[in-house]
Amino acid sequence: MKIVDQVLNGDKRATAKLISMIEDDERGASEALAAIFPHTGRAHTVGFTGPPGVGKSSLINRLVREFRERGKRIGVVAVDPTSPFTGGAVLGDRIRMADTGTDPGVFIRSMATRGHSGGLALATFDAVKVLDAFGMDLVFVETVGAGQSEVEIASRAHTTVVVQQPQSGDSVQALKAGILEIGDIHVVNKADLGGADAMVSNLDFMLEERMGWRPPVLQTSALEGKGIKELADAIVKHYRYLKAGPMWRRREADRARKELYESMRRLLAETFSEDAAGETLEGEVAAIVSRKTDPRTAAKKLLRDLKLGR
Ligand SMILES: Nc1nc2c(ncn2[C@@H]2O[C@H](COP(=O)(O)OP(=O)(O)OP(=O)(O)O)[C@@H](O)[C@H]2O)c(=O)[nH]1
Ligand SMILES: [Mg+2]
Repeated sequence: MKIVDQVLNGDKRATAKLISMIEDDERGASEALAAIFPHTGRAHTVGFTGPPGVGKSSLINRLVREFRERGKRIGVVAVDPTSPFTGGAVLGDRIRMADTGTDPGVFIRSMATRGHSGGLALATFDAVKVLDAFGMDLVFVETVGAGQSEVEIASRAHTTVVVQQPQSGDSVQALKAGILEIGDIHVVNKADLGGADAMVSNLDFMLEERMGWRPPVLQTSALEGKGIKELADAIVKHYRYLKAGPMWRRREADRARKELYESMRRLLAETFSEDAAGETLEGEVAAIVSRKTDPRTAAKKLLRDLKLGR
């Protein structure tokens, strides 16, 4: 496929087009993804999650510049928040992130949260694969950590950065969201506003070493550009940790397993919806209604009989 060769040859337009094809579930997207897959697996993916407005995009913007100075090529996939309350920030994101747009070593892309039959997580990480194949050294994924799905997306990256800001209230809130467990690196941003020291020690106190990695807690001010080098260093350090032991492969396997399940679920759903009007399914429905069979037995029979994933 032409578009695949173009992506592999570093064509930015083709890369943007392929991601759009994935977003729109266009025909050919799956084949193209299959063709680029052998050329993926090199990029270090870093997920950024945290409550709306804590400064994830601003931090990513700073980090992109920092890693560019270190000679790295960076892709960014930002998942737009669905919440109407943060809707206004979406445009802001694009503007703030856009000032790196003319650099050939940077590719920034926003994903819309609606309209993916395969689920947002699948579409997002398919976009990550495209940027990986395109030749990016690092791919950042930004999600709003409001819901479980966003946390999930972030936790699929090799490295997950949890961003928070100084809070006046209790930081137990963070625990509830399950956000502490997923963070490989914790960031207290907006340190310029004060109260960051207390937040850092609170978090630091709650975190423990797991599998030979103790998640560091860093202070940053994306506004003033402070703590950015340290954050970049921590990201590199985590990459080295993953690569030095079994963790890189383990995380890759976790992700592969999730994607496999999702793809199976998707194929299953597609097959059934295509078949919904068909006689096979309706025959079983009638059999259940008349108590000739039960739903579980019928489901097993259908799974055996249907040629799934044609
Ligand atoms: N004072 C201060 N403001 C900051 C800092 N970082 C970001 N901001 C401001 O906080 C607001 C939100 O920043 P974003 O980078 O859009 O935050 P976000 O987490 O990406 O937001 P969503 O994508 O909507 O969840 C903007 O007005 C930023 O200018 C910081 O370090 N200090
Ligand atoms: Mg943002």
